[in-house]
Amino acid sequence: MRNKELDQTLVLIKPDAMKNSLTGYVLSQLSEFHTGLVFAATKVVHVTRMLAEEHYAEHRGKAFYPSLIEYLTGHLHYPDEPHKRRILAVVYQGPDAIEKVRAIAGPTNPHNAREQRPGCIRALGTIMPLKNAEDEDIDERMDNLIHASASLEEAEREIKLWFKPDDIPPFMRAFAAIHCEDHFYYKDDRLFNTYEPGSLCLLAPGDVVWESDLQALQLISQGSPALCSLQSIVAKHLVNRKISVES
Ligand code: FUP
Repeated sequence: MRNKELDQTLVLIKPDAMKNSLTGYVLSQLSEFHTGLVFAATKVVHVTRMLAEEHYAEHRGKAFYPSLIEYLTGHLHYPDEPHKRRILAVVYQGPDAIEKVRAIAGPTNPHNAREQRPGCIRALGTIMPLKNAEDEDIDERMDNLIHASASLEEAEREIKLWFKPDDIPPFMRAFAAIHCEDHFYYKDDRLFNTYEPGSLCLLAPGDVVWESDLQALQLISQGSPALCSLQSIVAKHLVNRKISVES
């Protein structure tokens, strides 16, 4: 039977909340006292395009998707201040973590949030119309201050996307992690087991890795299909590493 004490959810305090200095407010709304949940991990993240695209992969192809990526990477709220482009990622743990945090966050759409749950966090958000080159309305982007995982399955995918096992105290890890016994290098969207000039070492023997990531890397190395994309594994290994000119 599932141990509900280990239920986890991912919260992202997005760039609009950072810019409006709502971080303290959000964290106090989600405090251990209010929610009965406990902090399992936190991280300040400069969000790369790869990470944002993997996080919102389910929305690829939709009219609002390019703008959503610009929003999460911080380009929209900090166009001239790349050093301020950050989000705060937090893992909360405890029984009914998903439902408790979603209730405090409120509906996805800030207008609905104001009507249906005044006082929820997303009621403080805003909606930006999106236009095409002809200045016609094509969609809208919801600047809703925080992300909160929608289900346990999504939470697992998202926590593994944003956090390495070592970012979470060992007794709070909800997902299997093991020691890696191989080298994995990454360059130009390709994976290598030996060093290639200009490649980035993702994992070395002894590193602790999500078991599902390691299984996927082994399959990708053999040219076989894996359950997740190479980018979804690489993205967290690039977090906060100053390796490219991407800003
Ligand atoms: P949620 O699970 O509440 O984050 O909601 P969704 O997965 O439906 O949406 C993901 C993100 O896309 C949200 F931050 C809101 C944003 N979004 C838009 O900007 N425009 C839309 O038309 C729909 C969603």
